[in-house]
Amino acid sequence: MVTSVITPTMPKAASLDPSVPSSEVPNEFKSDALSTEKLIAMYHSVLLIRRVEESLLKLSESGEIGGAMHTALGHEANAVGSAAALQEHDYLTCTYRGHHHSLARGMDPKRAIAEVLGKIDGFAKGKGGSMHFIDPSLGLMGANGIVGAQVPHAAGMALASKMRGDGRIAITFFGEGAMFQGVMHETFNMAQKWLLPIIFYCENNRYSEMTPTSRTSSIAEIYKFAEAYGMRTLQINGNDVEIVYQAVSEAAARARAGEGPTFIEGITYRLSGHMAGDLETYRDKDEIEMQRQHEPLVVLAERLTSRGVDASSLEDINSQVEEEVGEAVEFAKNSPWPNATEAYTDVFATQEK
Ligand SMILES: Cc1ncc(C[n+]2csc(CCOP(=O)(O)OP(=O)(O)O)c2C)c(N)n1
Repeated sequence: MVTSVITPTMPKAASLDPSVPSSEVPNEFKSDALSTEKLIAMYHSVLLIRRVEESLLKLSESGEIGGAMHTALGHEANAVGSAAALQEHDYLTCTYRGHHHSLARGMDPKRAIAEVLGKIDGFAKGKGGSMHFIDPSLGLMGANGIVGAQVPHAAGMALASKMRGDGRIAITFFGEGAMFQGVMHETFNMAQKWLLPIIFYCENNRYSEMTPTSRTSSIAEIYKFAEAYGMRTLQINGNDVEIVYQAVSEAAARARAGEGPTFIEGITYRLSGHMAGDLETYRDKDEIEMQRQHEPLVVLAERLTSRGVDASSLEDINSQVEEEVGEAVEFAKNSPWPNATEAYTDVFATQEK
């Protein structure tokens, strides 16, 4: 007899239930922490990331992108709010779903799209592709295709900063599915023990690839894993840039003051498939439609409207972003392919004798 997978009954909680919108996460932060001017700049940034990724999905559909590509439609506030709270030299590592972090830190969209297309004008000359965004000049120390692998890397950078005493801190982004990797727990333990200047930021979209996380977690609230290590933990609405900004600012201040790591669980929702081409048979359309009412652009547009910003100003930003992204796509398409003789250039580190 075939038995079905046992799913123990879990209490309804934002951590594991994708029908709970992030707006239902209790909020201890202020809703007027940032000036309207700053929020308008963030609206531009969220929209730019959204339009770049929508363009990438179209390019993937038309067969112009080789390999797997993961987008973060709906996750943008986690990236934009965090970037605004950090200094430009702070270290950042993230997952294969990391275009939004790089763009939020200021990566040029032209070069980002060229990289995904494998073109020579990509920031890694087309050799990294979608899953390996990196630009040390922006503090971006690497996206990683191995679930959880970027987390100890960031802890190493935080340890180096602490030893050098240079005031740099590290932030590392991962999904809730990474919590079930052993390396995460080894890292939490040492980071807390050594009070490393690091922020562990879980972008909890309630799905790990095509599996609802409720089917794999024995714990109802994801942040409690980190709490067990004695770490300061926060569960927040990851779809609200202003809340993310305040949570990361607080965590960064603690890290710089030598008080050690903070674990932030940003509740969010992935509006796109796990990767381009995902048929999304594992979730209901109604759930996605409901979550669209709570996504970062909607939250931010409502906030700006309530502060007196008129619809035409937001429309102007939309047109400006459409134009900017259209130009970036054209630039990337027209960028040349790398020469085959360059295949091994910049691939291996050379050791000085
Ligand atoms: C060590 C390892 N195991 C399995 C995979 C295959 N895999 C790629 S993404 C993914 C799901 C990760 O889910 P989550 O951490 O919640 O992040 P999300 O993709 O939702 O952003 C898995 C299992 C992998 N890349 N690395």
